[in-house]
Amino acid sequence: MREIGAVIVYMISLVSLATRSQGAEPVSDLGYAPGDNLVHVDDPKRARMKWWADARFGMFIHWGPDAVPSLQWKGVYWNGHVPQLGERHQIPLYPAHESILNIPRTDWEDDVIVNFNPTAYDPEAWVKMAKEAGMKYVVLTTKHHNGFLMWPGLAGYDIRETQFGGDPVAMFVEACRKHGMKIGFYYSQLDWHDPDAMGNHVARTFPDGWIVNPEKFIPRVKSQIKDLLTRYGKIDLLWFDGQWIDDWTMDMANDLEAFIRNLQPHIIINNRIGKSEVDGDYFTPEQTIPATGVPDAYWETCMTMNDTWFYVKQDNNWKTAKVLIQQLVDAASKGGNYLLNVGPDPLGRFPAASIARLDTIGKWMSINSESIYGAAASPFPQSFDWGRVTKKGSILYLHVFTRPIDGNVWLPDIGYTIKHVHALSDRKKRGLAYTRVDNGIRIEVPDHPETHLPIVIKITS
Ligand code: FHN
Repeated sequence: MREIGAVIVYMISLVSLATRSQGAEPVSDLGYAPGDNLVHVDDPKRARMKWWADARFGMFIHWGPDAVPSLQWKGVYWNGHVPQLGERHQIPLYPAHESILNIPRTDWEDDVIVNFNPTAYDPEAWVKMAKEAGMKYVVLTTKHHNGFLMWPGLAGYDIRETQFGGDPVAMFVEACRKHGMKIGFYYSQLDWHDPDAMGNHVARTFPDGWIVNPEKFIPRVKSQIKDLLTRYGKIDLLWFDGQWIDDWTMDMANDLEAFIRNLQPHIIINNRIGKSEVDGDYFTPEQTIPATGVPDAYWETCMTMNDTWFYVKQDNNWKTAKVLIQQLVDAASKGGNYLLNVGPDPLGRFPAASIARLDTIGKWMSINSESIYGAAASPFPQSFDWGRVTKKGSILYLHVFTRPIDGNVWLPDIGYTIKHVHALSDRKKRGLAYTRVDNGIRIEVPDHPETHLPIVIKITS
């Protein structure tokens, strides 16, 4: 068994449960796939969302000149520097890291952007790490709130103003296609640079944002989206952001969505194209996994590995691989996807801490991914303190995060006949003891020191 912290998938050779507790009605059909219960079988959205709902796991990549300043610029910790009103208008401070860091705009445009030169940029290495970690789609920032385009756009203020002599987006797309990875573009409607958005009108204060001249700015947004959707072939997903600003309206959102679906009808769009949870194709809670998931909706939580989306060299508050895996399982057990973020450094390298976590996750997924891919939410109304449950057709997967003191986990009797279960990593298909108790089934879980990654128990009925 691979050295992966005693990650063990146990499948139990079980004989059928001959009798069912009196009156136990079998739980609803165990047979549907992720999302099948969300839209009618004839709704084109179900077909559009199928790959995404089955994927369960993707990578978010926040990358660009924003990675350069980190929390310190020219020896000054601008972190939290709250400019006085006069200062704000005299030296428009620039949000190199949203509200974390403001540096003088001239420094941003005449120094950071001009000198951005990611000589180590290797999107194929990125995509291979995502694939080996078990991720099925990758979402790359093409335009974040700062308005800078990571591709050679139509109206400038883009990658051509840097030292990088190519098209990072084209290279990313090519790498994804080469390795069968679904392609997502992140795009923010909030724009701190465009003179017809917030631009130079005020020194930016996150998360505010304006659209000063929508009659000029909106056509520019559409031309940029059209450029992204016609220059690089089939794109699988658009991840919008910045929708919270007052000046972005549902009329703008509906017009943009219709425009997009006319260009690429199959494309999946997140809810942040609009103003509410139900806009677009799926809801996007951020940095949290809703306690009961998001009933009756496709949803995906996005999560940083440390605390920041773009690279910040001082941010060493890394979640452990165990926590990240538990979050992936938690989201899947509630019928959601998990979009795990990486912030490459200014040269285009994944941080070593990110690489280490992706590697551990990949080893766990190489044995346990069947309990994630194409798995639907737990059929049980209650949660379990020992871990989480996912379901795939007539199979249940018990993900044991914490081995109970008595060494057993308990499941309610859901009125099924158990046929066969055995460890995926255990070629001998050894089983674990289990018994019917308390109107349910109690299963013995092997020794599981706290430091180990989740154990998955599979029950086939
Ligand atoms: O400000 C952005 C942030 O940089 C990041 O892109 C996240 C991802 O969901 N969205 C905004 C914060 O909500």
